Amino acid sequence: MQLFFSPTQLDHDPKKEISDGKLVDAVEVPKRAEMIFDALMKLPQIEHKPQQDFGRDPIAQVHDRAYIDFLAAFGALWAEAGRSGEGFPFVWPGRDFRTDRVPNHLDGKLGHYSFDAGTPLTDKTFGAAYASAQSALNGASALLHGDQASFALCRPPGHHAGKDYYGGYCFFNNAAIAAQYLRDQGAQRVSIFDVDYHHGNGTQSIFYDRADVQFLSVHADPMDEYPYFLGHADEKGVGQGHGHNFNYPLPLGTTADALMAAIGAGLAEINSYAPDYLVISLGVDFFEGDPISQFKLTYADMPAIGTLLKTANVPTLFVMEGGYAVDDLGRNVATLIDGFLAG
Ligand code: OKP
Ligand code: ZN
Repeated sequence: MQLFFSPTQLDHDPKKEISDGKLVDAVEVPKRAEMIFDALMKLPQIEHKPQQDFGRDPIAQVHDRAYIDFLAAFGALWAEAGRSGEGFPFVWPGRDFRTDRVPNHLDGKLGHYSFDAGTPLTDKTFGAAYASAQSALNGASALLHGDQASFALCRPPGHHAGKDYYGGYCFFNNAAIAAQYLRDQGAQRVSIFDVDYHHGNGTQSIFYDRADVQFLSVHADPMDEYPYFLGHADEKGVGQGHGHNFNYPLPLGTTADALMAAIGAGLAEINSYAPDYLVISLGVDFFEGDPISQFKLTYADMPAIGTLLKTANVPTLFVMEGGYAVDDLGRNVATLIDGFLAG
């Protein structure tokens, strides 16, 4: 199994985030990727090779050009405004405000292109998020070349990012970019299964009106957990996309049995859709020790999740999403992948 990761992804190195009403130490930190990389490299089946640069075009198949350009320009705009440190938005269009004009002022632009105040933006964010998306594209390309499975160690993560907004530590939607690339290279149908503690709102929104990409997500009930405003079971897709979106919200405190049952239900839908490829947005923030999450899966539960995901029996790309218990992160991911490979 090929592992894709670029050290440029470590350049996004925020010190603080806004959480619980104050500036606290950031949890989405470079060390996360280092821990996962080191643990995966210890698996004998993993190989890591230099990766290709696919350019901005495949990113622009998912994200608006103006949004990509804003992220690329942010560092210069922030410095020009005489500001230092991380950027945070603080004003957003309310329900009946206008969104058809992009404000000139940087604070207006930040609100226009985001949906939360919890996601620090730095002058290095664009480069790291671009490199993260490239890892996903390399992982997709490996499947197109015949690999049965590949692992894109994406970080910053992607599943909360929509076509023209960032949030939830996510800037480019790596899983969506990979799925779109698979379609553009000839795949008829692609499934994206989001197995992260949080709902993949960005991925859902990107494909909500489409029949060619099926989206499924298991996650903490948005009534009680971030991102709060999307991820309910009655969101089924619209137009051509109706019947191709599946949400499995679960209560806080969920343990392995209930999470695995929901994953099993998702796998049954994937099986009847019969995709050419499966993209798994994988976050191990369902771990009991995760500092921002409230599911109760243990280290011992991880291999069975990997083994269960293998039963999809479709060429599979793993795209890394969340997981913030930094010291346990590497071994949690590696043992889940080991379970997948053994399955
Ligand atoms: C990103 B991914 C808790 C603040 C939570 C947002 C969480 C984003 C999770 N006080 N901030 O899905 O793992
Ligand atoms: Zn998450």
